[in-house]
Amino acid sequence: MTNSQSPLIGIIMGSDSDLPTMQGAIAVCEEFEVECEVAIVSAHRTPERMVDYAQTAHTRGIKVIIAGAGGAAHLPGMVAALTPLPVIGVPVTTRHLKGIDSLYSIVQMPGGIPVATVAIGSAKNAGLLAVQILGTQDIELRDRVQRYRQSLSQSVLDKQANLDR
Ligand code: RP5
Repeated sequence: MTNSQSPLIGIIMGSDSDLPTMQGAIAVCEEFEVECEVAIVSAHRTPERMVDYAQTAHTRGIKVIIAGAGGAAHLPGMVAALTPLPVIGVPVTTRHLKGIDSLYSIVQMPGGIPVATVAIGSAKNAGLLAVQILGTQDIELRDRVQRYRQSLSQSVLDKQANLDR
């Protein structure tokens, strides 16, 4: 499944102003060599495009959708309502309310329509979670996640060794 031609992860965002945040998810896909597609899909400014994206993503081979939005962040929840795929929501930091508005908009979903919400601005974790979901069906990818975890542990041990010097 890794290095597949067709994208497995769909990364969408409400505005191009979300892109610097969402780069964290794109970077994870690159690191794990998982194809992703990136699109600006606004729940409020392009509602028909949002419906079309959500309803067709699984037919194009997408397995997980990562959706980032800020403020009245309805994109992840609305996409979750329209797709059978798992949706990971990324609350984007906002100027006035620091992303608390985005977080509450995304995390407070009604029963039946879940959005797996990561911390404010944490597109990196959204990417990792998407890769882990794909890893349930792809042993090579799961092994890479394990090696990534080992490298995290090693970096902590290295820091401790530096402190001990
Ligand atoms: C949301 O409104 C977007 O997700 C973005 O975070 C926020 C502001 O959008 P722009 O005014 O920067 O286009 O829909």
